[in-house]
Amino acid sequence: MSSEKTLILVKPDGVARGLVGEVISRIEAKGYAIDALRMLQADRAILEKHYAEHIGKPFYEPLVEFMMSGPIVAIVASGNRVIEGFRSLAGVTDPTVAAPGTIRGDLARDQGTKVVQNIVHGSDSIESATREIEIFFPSK
Ligand code: IDP
Ligand code: MG
Repeated sequence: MSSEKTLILVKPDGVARGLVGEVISRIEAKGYAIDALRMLQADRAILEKHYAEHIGKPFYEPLVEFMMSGPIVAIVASGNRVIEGFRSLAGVTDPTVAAPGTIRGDLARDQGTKVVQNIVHGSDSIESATREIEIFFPSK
């Protein structure tokens, strides 16, 4: 039985603050497997694909600029219900109200920027995960 996969990104704020290990530790401590991992400097083309669903929203351009502002770490993690499970580990989008105990709730806060800086991305569905993994890990 092949287990579910998700795409996780440690965003530029997480890398700059030295939280890559912390994020990986939480994924591993929860019991998910790390299948692939790479550090990269994202360019506009890759981010336009990744964030296609947000094109036209007020935070879209700040989001792309933020995601290009420094290196990111892309991770494929796997395990039963990992998509839902990592979203639960990450906490809700707004770090001010993300529950304590979550990555965003423990490690991020509102910085007053146009785009909310919240340490991690996690795929939100099987379709998104398949699409996003192909963007960051072509034919994996
Ligand atoms: P998610 O990362 O929790 O899935 P999405 O709605 O997919 O949230 O948004 C993608 C990213 O865009 C968020 O993680 C956050 O960095 C940013 N973002 C989303 N909504 C807002 C907003 O209303 N204001 C500012 N930034 C936002
Ligand atoms: Mg999302």
